[in-house]
Amino acid sequence: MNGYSGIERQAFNDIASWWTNGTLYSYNDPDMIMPENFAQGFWYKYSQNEGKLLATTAALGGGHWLIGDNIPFLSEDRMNILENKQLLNIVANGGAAKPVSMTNFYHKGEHAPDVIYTADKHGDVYVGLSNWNSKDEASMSVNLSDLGLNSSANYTLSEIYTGSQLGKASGQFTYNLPPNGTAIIKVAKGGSGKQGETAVNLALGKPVNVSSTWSDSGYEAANLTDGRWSTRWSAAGGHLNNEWAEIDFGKVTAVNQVVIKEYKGANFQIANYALQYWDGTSYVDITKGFTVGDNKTIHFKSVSTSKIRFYMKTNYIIPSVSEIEAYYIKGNTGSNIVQDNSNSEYASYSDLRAGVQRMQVFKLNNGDLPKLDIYIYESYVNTVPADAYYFDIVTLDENDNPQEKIFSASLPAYNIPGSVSPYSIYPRLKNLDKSKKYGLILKSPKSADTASTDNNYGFAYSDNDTYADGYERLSLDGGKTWATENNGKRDLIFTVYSNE
Ligand SMILES: [Ca+2]
Ligand SMILES: [Ca+2]
Repeated sequence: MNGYSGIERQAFNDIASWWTNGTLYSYNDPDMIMPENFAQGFWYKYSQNEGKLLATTAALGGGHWLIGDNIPFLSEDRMNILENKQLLNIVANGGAAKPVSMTNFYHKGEHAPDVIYTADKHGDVYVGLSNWNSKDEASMSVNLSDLGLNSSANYTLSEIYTGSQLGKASGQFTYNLPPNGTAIIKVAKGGSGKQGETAVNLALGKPVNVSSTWSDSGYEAANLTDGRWSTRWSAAGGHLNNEWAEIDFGKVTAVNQVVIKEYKGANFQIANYALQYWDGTSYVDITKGFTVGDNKTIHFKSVSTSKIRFYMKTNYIIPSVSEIEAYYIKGNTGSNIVQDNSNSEYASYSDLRAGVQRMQVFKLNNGDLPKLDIYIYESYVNTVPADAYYFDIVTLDENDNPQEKIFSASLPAYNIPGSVSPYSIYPRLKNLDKSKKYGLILKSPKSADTASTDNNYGFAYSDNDTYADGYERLSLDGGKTWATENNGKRDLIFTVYSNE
């Protein structure tokens, strides 16, 4: 088994367990989707492609679908996978999928079977396709007769992760997968299905301007929009931070979705980033974040723009990106930045432990709070804090003291970078009262009361009143009493998003 990833080992085990269907257990060997597969996570954790490979294996493996993710930190695109009803129905189906062909089991690096299938009670067939090759794209052909179907009848195909309609098929079908890509194709009886509208990649073939380019050939900016996952752009040697890539549509174009496919070397390389659009005068931030990964889909409210720019503010290693795609998908929406003081200069401090809490007073421009970014870090010198880092959202009374807690989330120690980074939290709150004031409280009540700021949780702040509709407050008694600091000129650094 040496040399096989955990994901591929699980694939082997699931695929070899179809003979137990309906014999030993009602459900087969349960396993879980590991938290770091889908959670925002750190740069060294699994990519989304790897997470989806595991999801295909687990969904078609007849096991339980156990989710260990820290849901308030799960980005919209990964949440869409967890909430995908068709995927959940496949899991509820219970039985393990069969391989179309399997000749060996953990044999000299031979990959797990790449085509597996199972049928539901209506006789519709679900085909799991997995490209175990991490370097090359794969074109996969499946004979319908190998799935136990009538090779001369018409069927209707759709893909479960994306929900895309693939049209009719008879005899066989072919599907293309990127390196380490996966798909689940539903093959439904009857040929009444129409070819669905395929989303058009508006960035495909469009000119790209970049901040710098790696000097060897093969890393040119044009690789960002050539439609191939296997070609990539890299910034120049020595160019670590503040690198960018700008795609010029050539005319004003409506866009509401961008996909960033970051290259993974030993690890992912981009830390803090922003996606921006050109409003005719300057670049406007649509979204910001920390860590990108191999398949970051950013949904947002439609913007009309001639250019978009992917801005890589800080990076662990010189950034490299395989592809940037842009779409306008009818009915698609998402959250956009509506309040943000993170473009100003800021300082950082780490004293959150025991009774020490800090709170930012803020107002909402809209009645929803789908997402906010907080700028945080973990000061790690000898040990990590004993308690998690908590983020509460509260309503405030007329004296700006906490009234009612309406949201809470927490990150365990070790999950937070050692330098200030925007961490996205998804409160997913709706129907909020815009006339009220709110508080964002940062705390870690059971962490030791250290003598120094070492081994505590940290935050970013400015003393220049960078946020007009509120200010920072400090509590030294575990949130019982609060005092405003620096004459109300101090603000925490944070970003508020809205879907409205
Ligand atoms: Ca490419
Ligand atoms: Ca302020």
